[in-house]
Amino acid sequence: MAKKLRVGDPKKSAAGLPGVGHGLAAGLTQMGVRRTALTLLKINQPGGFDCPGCAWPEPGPEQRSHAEFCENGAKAVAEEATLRRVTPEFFAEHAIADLATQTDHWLGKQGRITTPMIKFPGSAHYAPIAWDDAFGLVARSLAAHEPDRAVFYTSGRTSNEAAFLYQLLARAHGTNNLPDCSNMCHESSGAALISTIGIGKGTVTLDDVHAARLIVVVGQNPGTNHPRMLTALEHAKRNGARIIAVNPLPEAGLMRFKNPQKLSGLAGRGTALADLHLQIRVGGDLALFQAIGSLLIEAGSADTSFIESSTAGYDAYRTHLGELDWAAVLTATGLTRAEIETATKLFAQSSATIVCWAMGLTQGRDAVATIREVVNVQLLRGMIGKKGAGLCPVRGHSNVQGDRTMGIWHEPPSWLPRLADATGVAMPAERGLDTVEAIRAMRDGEIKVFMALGGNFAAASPDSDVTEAALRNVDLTVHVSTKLNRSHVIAGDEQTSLILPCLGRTERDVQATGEQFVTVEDSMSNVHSSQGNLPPASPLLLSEVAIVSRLGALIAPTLPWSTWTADYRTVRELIATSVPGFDGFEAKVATPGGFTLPHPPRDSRSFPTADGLAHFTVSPIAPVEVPPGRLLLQTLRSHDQYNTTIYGLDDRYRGITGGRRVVFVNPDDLAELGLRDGEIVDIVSEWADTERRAPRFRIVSYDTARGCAAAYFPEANVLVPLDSTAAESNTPTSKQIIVRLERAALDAVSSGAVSSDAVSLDAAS
Ligand SMILES: Nc1nc2c(c(=O)[nH]1)N[C@H]1C(S)=C(S)[C@@H](COP(=O)(O)OP(=O)(O)OC[C@H]3O[C@@H](n4cnc5c(=O)[nH]c(N)nc54)[C@H](O)[C@@H]3O)O[C@H]1N2
Ligand SMILES: Nc1nc2c(c(=O)[nH]1)N[C@H]1C(S)=C(S)[C@@H](COP(=O)(O)OP(=O)(O)OC[C@H]3O[C@@H](n4cnc5c(=O)[nH]c(N)nc54)[C@H](O)[C@@H]3O)O[C@H]1N2
Ligand SMILES: [Mo]
Repeated sequence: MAKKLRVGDPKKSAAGLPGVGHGLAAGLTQMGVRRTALTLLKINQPGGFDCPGCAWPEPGPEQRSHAEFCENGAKAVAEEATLRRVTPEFFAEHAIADLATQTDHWLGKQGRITTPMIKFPGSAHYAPIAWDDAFGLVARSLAAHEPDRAVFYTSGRTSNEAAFLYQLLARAHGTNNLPDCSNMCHESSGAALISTIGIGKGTVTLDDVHAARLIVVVGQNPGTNHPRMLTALEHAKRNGARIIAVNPLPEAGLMRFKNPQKLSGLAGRGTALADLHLQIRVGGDLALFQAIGSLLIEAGSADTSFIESSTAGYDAYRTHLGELDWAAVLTATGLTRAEIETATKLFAQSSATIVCWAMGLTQGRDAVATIREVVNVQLLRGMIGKKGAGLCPVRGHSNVQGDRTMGIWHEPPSWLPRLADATGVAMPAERGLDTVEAIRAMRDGEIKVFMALGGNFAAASPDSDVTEAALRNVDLTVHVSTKLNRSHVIAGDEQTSLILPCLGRTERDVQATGEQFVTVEDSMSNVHSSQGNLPPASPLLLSEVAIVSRLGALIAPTLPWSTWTADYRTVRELIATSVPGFDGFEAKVATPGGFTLPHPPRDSRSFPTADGLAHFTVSPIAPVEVPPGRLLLQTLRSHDQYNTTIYGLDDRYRGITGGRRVVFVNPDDLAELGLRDGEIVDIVSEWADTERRAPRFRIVSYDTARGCAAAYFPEANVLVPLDSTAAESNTPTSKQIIVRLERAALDAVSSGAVSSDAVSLDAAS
């Protein structure tokens, strides 16, 4: 029975007893008691597996608690370790066209895929296929076309070992067409950091977070997406740190935290986290950080000795800020000058400041310039390469940072010549396609084979209709997956589509030389092992390493693929000889807790830029202009989803239960637009090429910044224009879409244009 959509009051704190209950409930319904106990006790423990939830680091082994996971980590594990199965019988029963009418929530709930499946041209169903036949078919399709006619996508859950072999496979095939989820995620962070401090990774460790005096959390909702970060914030807070939250929404997790790992947190009032909430307008952060920079300079708070010894570009920056247009700042941010002055005082008083950020900064048009502005303020105060201070982009997928380190990148990494030497394989030199470029190329008929190592390309990418049509427009799609998702069920009539089911993190991986472990890198450059302990969901499953290798053996037969599969230590040997920072890999990763990769700005205040200096940069304040009667829509995550995997239909902290087609709007904007809470509207996105429509969302009057709205990803992806991307990083502007709200036409319901999720919503309205 579909639940009805209900809207209640948002929560004022995160986790505590309800969090524990929700996490356990998810485990118990999908896994039963024994598996729940077996898996949850192994998450993030030495010798156990890395939580497939987020990339927030674990404390050192000596400080680790027995329950080093959170409610949402438990849900992520339950989703993978579920006892439900998607079998050949399931596919015989359900035509692909019928599956395509189901919601993402329903698709994900069907369970783990047990058998390699194929859909032939003209067929209405997936049918089983033997592994060897599947690999033969992919290899023949790849061989039939120029290397650049193939695209190899990666999602960030893939281990270092699998990712490393996969990029080698793509490059041995002859292409750098290696788009990944990072292109839609932290690409902007990488671009901003490489061009300013010379390395695209964050500069802090978990100890720094604990030791910080001021932590600024910008464009991030850790209570839902990185719940273990709240433990670190609480720790810092107890040590006397102040916290500023910069966010259009008053996210519960940032306001107050009840630590479920402590008795006091289960029942008590918990710890108040944010000392100051700046309820910024979407896209206002660049202006905010310029204003803070300008006030800091005026107050004489610049760290002149650091600026002189280690940076370039300060004079231009100071001159630029001398001409700061305060009216533009106040319009862009929606804040008062007094609020910005209060924040600046906290910056000025702090001897150790960390700025953390996530998708609220990376998915806007000026994302790269905005993150550079954050860098400016940190350089100004000398807050890099200093205990308790630094830059902290908080990554999403649990190994997305590791995948990039391993060469999952549409550009050839600097160490590629070393890999060429080690393998005797000539590497392609030309830049490949990123995610948005890959969609365009598929749309235009330039791509023949699309392969994905994990992820859900169809649902995660922008402009859903365009992306789905693009995917249907290639001859062969190959999805290496654990669970059924949208990307499998939009297969085109004339297309061949393969689903190759693989082991998940929680499962035992036994190869010819015995049980294997893999490695991952967290958001703070710590590399450690991960080993599952559950029996595989099906005897037919192969590991990702094995899948890549068996295909590799057909594409580049001179390489020792079967040795690599038999013993993952041999993959790590090749990584050690190819990738900087990995010498002695095997021995280092054997130490409990793993090891931290070198990072010159963090370790020694040295900057691997061309001139060895960190760079101040100058950017204009020119926020996206929103015409009258329009709102700036951000698309975000509910508390009950992992990207395109929908765990449930609730968003507890924001007071939503039983539905996802909601749009959050400020009550004053509603009044101005002549709309009311509870009304059903279509969201229409306006972009140069055409309009895009997402039908039938329930308006929720909500405390968001004026002029801004919010709706959930991936339901709202249909609204994100493919060509609306961030300058320099080409990341879709999923947080900045110009929309208008139109009262929904009543006949939309009877015409069937509405998903079942929306119909249940109807009943409530
Ligand atoms: N449980 C769970 N955990 C996850 C994920 C998940 O889906 N579920 N996804 C994982 C992945 S891949 C990622 S990348 C991370 C995502 O982690 P987040 O970045 O926290 O995810 P979002 O839900 O996109 O939240 C974006 C936040 O930025 C704010 N925001 C939006 N626009 C702006 C702006 O212009 N300025 C500012 N200052 N704030 C803004 C929003 O109000 C929201 O609080 O989480 C990872 N962890
Ligand atoms: N509008 C909008 N769009 C967005 C975003 C947004 O905020 N707004 N966020 C963007 C971001 S930050 C990201 S990272 C992307 C996410 O994009 P993706 O990483 O492509 O998407 P996911 O939903 O994380 O992928 C889920 C699928 O991965 C598969 N899977 C799970 N575990 C494993 C495994 O161990 N191995 C393999 N092979 N497969 C596995 C399952 O089949 C599951 O269905 O979406 C982006 N899209
Ligand atoms: Mo992400």
